[in-house]
Amino acid sequence: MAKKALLVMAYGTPYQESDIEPYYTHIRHGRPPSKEALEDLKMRYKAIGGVSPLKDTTKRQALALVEEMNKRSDDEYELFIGLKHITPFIEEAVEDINKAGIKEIETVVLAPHYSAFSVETYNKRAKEEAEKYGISVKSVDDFYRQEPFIDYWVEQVEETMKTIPEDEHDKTAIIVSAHSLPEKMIVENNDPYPKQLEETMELIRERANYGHYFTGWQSEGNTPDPWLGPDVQDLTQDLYDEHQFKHFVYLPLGFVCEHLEVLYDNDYECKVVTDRNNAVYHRPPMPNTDQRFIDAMANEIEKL
Ligand code: FEC
Repeated sequence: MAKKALLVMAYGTPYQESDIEPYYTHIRHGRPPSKEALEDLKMRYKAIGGVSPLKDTTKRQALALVEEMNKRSDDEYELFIGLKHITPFIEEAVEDINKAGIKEIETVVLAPHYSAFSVETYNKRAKEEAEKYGISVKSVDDFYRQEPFIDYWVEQVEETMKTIPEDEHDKTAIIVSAHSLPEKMIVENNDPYPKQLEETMELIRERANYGHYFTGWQSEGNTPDPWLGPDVQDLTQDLYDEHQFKHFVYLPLGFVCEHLEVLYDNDYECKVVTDRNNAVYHRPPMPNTDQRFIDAMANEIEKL
């Protein structure tokens, strides 16, 4: 029986208000945000209750995953959590793995789609740190195609559609979204990220063919360069103008739990647009620790 480290990596979130500035500065590669940008971010955290539920959900997801891996495997997995933008940073987690004397790491990022500019940056940081200690690393790149992951979202669409009168199904827009990234980097590098989002939408639509599906991007950064679009808020208004949809169903499935980007960017900002147009806002629950989501990641880890 080999001992392996399961390194679960995630974005990270401020634990308290005083963490917001250093956290935001880290996201901006060490450049402190302007006073206005910082105040704006503080306001968004306040609007969702002060801190993000991400703080606890990442831990609960990681614990559920290591439990599942230990059920499935003859090897013994020990859990380590490494975050991108706040302590415990990915490098700190690898240092702890070394201190524990473990020589093999398997990693997964709590994000379903691969991009060289998102998931790969986590994997690279883990590998670079592990190399210093002669520890081997195997990484999951994506898990959006996994059947249990699709099962989860198909069920969310079905459950949501049950709340919409049948004669209004044809007046329903279903918007599948992920975090936007700067367009130029994605296009010039032929990055698979946008295709993976489209594919996810198709896999869900094949089994839950209601209403009208669209893909969109959300939570784009505040920089002058163009980001992947359409932005979900603009898309909502455009779709309303064109088709007068009565219902908008948001599936922000590039994320894996309720956190700032879902609770604010979808539940507040998109809802402003649906309210303005007298349309009904729907956003089914995120996977969090749903067993199908945990199984989707475990299935990919087993393949490593
Ligand atoms: O605290 C919470 O509940 C929310 C945490 C959070 C998650 C998240 C996921 C992703 N991001 C991705 C890319 C970018 C790029 C920039 C960027 C900026 C921010 C800011 C906050 C923030 N992100 Fe994030 N993101 C979360 C939080 N993100 C806060 C800064 C203020 C703002 O713009 O809202 C732009 C950086 C720059 O300015 O140069 C790019 C991607 C994901 C999904 C994959 C993943 O989880 O890694 C991609 C959760």
